[in-house]
Amino acid sequence: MTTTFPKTPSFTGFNTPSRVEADVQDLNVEQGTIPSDMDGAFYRVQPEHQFPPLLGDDIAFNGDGMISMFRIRGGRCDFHQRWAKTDKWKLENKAGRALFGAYRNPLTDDETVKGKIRGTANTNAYIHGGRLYALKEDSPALVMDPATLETQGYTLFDGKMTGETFTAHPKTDPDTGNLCGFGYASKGVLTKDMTYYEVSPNGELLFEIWWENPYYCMVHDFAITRDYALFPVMPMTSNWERLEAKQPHFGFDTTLPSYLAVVPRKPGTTAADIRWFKGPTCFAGHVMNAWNEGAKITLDLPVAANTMMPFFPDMSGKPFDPVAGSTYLSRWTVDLSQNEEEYHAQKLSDMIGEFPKFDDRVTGRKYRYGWMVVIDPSQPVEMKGGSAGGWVMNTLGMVDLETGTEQKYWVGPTSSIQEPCFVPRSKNAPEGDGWIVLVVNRLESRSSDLLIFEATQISRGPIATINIPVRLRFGLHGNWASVEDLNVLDHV
Ligand code: V55
Ligand code: FE
Repeated sequence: MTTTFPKTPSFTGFNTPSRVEADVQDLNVEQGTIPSDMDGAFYRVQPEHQFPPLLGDDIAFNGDGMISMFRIRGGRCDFHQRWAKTDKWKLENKAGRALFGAYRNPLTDDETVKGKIRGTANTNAYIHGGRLYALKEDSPALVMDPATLETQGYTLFDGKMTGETFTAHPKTDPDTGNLCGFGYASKGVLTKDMTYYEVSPNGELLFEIWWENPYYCMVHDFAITRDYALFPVMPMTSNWERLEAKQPHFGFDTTLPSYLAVVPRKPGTTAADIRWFKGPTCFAGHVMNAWNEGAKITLDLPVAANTMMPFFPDMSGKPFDPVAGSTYLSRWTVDLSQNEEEYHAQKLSDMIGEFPKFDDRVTGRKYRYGWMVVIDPSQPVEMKGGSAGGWVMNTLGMVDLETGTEQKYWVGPTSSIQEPCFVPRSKNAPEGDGWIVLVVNRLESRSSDLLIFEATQISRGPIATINIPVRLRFGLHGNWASVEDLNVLDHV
């Protein structure tokens, strides 16, 4: 039997299947120079279906994880790319076809894979304690070798994690070195159960906290402060009726309020210790950063009025509204010493921005600089090369929260960018002293370049443009590991 990929937006244009593992030394530097003191690796992941989808069409979010590694040293860049070989990937690879069905809907799977872990490891490539984690929020963390990109398998952190899921957006506490993570749907598909985890730098689970959300929903990202873990809880929800009817897993329910949950980051915390703050219905995908000064908590995150994901629509049946789905960097504050029931919200920027990133050495601490992928509607877009498979995110944006100034860099009418990543100039360089690396999508030629910017001078444009010799697709998240981070491994 032969199958072909569907000619739909998820599989055409820039999202045409690529599926290439690769090792290429010394990529071509088309413009500028790679700073000679940059030494480490930039890891990022793109969802990419190994086989045509079981049910005909599919959303990109259901593709298998393909991990890219840009190893930069001595003014050169080498490229490596491998599949994240999840249990799903291996079962399908053996069968030579797709066996798992729709996104987060086990009712659509082939009988032969019932009960298997459905994770795709397609959302983040994260380094902690010398391990590379390929992450998808519906399953445990998948461990890969950061040097060879070989998959080692799922981990329960020394076998101790009792929840079923681990977030794609963990954080590392800069003082303790602990990996701070969480799970939602922690007792299985559609369950309201939440977990918070801290994992030591040697990969051992230190403690777990369990509680329930007011309703089942996607909890895609969170923030830590020195003392608290912060969870935006918003009504991107689902139920078994939706899954039985083969509707998109998530729908946005504007009849439900949003919440901010404040969880003390210490062993022994129970559901009774958690403070809940209510707010008007809103959509929050990713968080920038947060900190607390005693009882006063500040959380910065892009927020929209309604869903920003057309494939997870408003449940009332309203068509997708790109204006209501536009995200703006906002600041939520609460004071635990007061008897407040609501969080306070304030807009920080007029840029339409998502994929927020910052210098992660100040995770959970008061910080100054943030970078985002920005949609600048004032710039022309020429839709050449077929489907862009999503939004045209044409601009890199930076906010300086100390001076209140902003910078932007537009990548042109036929290009869009993927998530930026901050690279410190050296281990002890001041906050923001370093570079931004990101993949730029050349939509017309269906190729990609890696751009390097001076982090606080992005409006000047890239200081290096590096041609990527294989065709990439839209990617999600990535992270930088310095050579010191990688040295934790004896074989690097
Ligand atoms: C997101 C991405 C996902 C997912 C849930 O960016 C949320 C949000 C790539 O997969 O499964
Ligand atoms: Fe994400």
